[in-house]
Formats: sequence, structure tokens, C-alpha cells
Amino acid sequence: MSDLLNQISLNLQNGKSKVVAELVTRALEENIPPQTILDDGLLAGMSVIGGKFKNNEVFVPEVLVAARAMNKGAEVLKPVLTAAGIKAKGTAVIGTVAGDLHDIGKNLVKMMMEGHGINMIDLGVDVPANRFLEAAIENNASIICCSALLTTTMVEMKNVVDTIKSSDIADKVTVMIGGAPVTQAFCDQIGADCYTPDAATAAEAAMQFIA
Ligand code: B1M
Repeated sequence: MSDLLNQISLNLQNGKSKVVAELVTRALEENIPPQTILDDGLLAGMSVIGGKFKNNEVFVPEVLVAARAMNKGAEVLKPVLTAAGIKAKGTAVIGTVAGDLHDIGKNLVKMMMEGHGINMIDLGVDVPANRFLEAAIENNASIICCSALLTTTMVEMKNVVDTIKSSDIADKVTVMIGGAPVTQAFCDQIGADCYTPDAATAAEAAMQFIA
């Protein structure tokens, strides 16, 4: 099992999307739990790439192909993490904030929330504050989820919070935030409703707000 997970990690690091998707399929066939495949295969590989990126051992093109392989592998896991036929329990809008193009963490949060039966409206990346508001109104959403990976873009979350809190739907919507540089202290500082450190905890918190 660990060899297969290692292969997933290595092929992800080399940006081999097709091979990663095939290996994830094989890991599922071998009854490796999907969370283990995610943590010890896909995220382990992404973490190695992150370290190399930081140390200037790899550059944006290599990170991009690795990210693509990560998303391909996660797509294969999606049906298993997302229970089929679950009745939608509520609606959430999700996006990566303005100026920020990182979407892997955002996609994982979306996937985990879908797995709990939440109807997810995905606005993608580089989403301006007013777009979160418009989408929440259009879809009658009770949760807005913002992701940010850069210290320069996490401040955009304050714009989202201010936009929502000064709108007509302020009392009806919970603003959840997360992403690598985000902390509970930052959440308190900008007045967001909830910070969670990872996708699984975000999904659990969202269920409480919906309940
Ligand atoms: Co960029 N990048 N990147 N990058 N990138 C980081 C974030 C960085 C830490 C790398 C580094 O230098 N060490 C650094 C940020 C430094 C900083 O701000 N302090 C950085 C930089 C500098 C940049 C550029 C500026 C580089 C450049 O161009 N010179 C540039 C910016 C582009 C832009 O956004 N405008 C850039 C570009 C890119 C790529 C496009 C090449 C690519 C993104 C591809 C994509 O996403 N489709 C990329 C990547 C992949 C990374 C790293 C290597 C990996 C990020 C990732 O996907 N991690 C990253 C280094 C690292 O993190 N070690 C790095 C895996 C993912 C699952 O984790 O997103 O943290 P994460 O999500 C977690 C939690 O944070 C949480 O749940 C997930 C786990 O369960 N979470 C939430 C996330 N959102 C949440 C929301 C919630 C709750 C939890 O509630 C709503």
C-alpha cells in the first residue's frame, strides 16, 4: 500500500496527471481509504513540491503541472468522498479571493462540503468581494467560504466580510475563511464568523451552521 501511495506522490511531483489518476483508481480498487490516498499520496506529493518551490528548486511551471495532477487525482476521489444521492442540506458559495489563483485547497473544501450534502456554488479563483455577495443572494446561500493562499491576498477577506456585513443578508449568512496564511487571530481581527485550518474541519463547521 505504501508503495502505491509513494508512486502517487512521485508522479504528482513529476506532473504526470494521467498516471496519477490511474494510480488513484488502482488505490481505490485496492480498498485504500480515500482519506489516506488524499493525505499520504496526493497531499504528501504537493507538500514536497511546496518545499522545493520555497527553496527555488522548482519553479512556477513545475508547480503548475503538479497542481494539475493533484486536481486530476482529487477528481477521481470525488465520487467516493461525495456520497451519491445525498439530499442537499443547504447552499454555500465558495471561491478564492481577488488576486489569488490558488485553487487546490478551495477545491478540497468544496469536495468535503459536497460530501456532507451541501450544495456548493463554486465561483472559481480571483473572486471580487461583491461577486461573493451577488452569488449568495442569487442562490439563497447561508454560507460564504473564502480561501486565500497569499499574505498579500488574505487581506481581501476583510473586503468580503465588510461587503457582507453591510448588506441586507448580513444576518442570514456565515462567512467562513481559510487557507495556509490564515489564522484564528486574523479571523477575529477582520470579523469573519469562522476560521478552520483544513477542509475536513471546514465541512464539519459548515454542517453546524446549516443545522
Ligand atoms: Co503559489 N505560493 N504562488 N502557486 N503555491 C505558495 C502559497 C507559497 C507559500 C510558496 C512559497 O513561496 N513557499 C507562496 C506564498 C507566500 C506568501 O504569501 N507568504 C506562493 C507564491 C509566492 C506564489 C506566486 C506569487 C509565485 C510567483 O508567481 N512568483 C504566485 C501567485 C499567483 C497568484 O495567486 N496571483 C503563485 C502561483 C502558484 C501556482 C499557480 C504555480 C500554483 C497554484 C496552482 C493552483 O492552485 N491551481 C501554486 C502552488 C501550487 C503553491 C504551493 C506550492 C501549494 C499550494 C497548495 O495547493 N497546497 C504553495 C506552497 C505551500 O503551500 N507549501 C504556494 C495544497 C493545498 C491542499 O493546501 O491550499 O493550504 P491549501 O489548503 C488547505 C488549507 O489551507 C485549508 O484546507 C486545505 C487542506 O485541507 N483551506 C481552507 C484552504 N482554503 C480553505 C478555506 C476554508 C477552510 C480551510 O474555509 C472557507
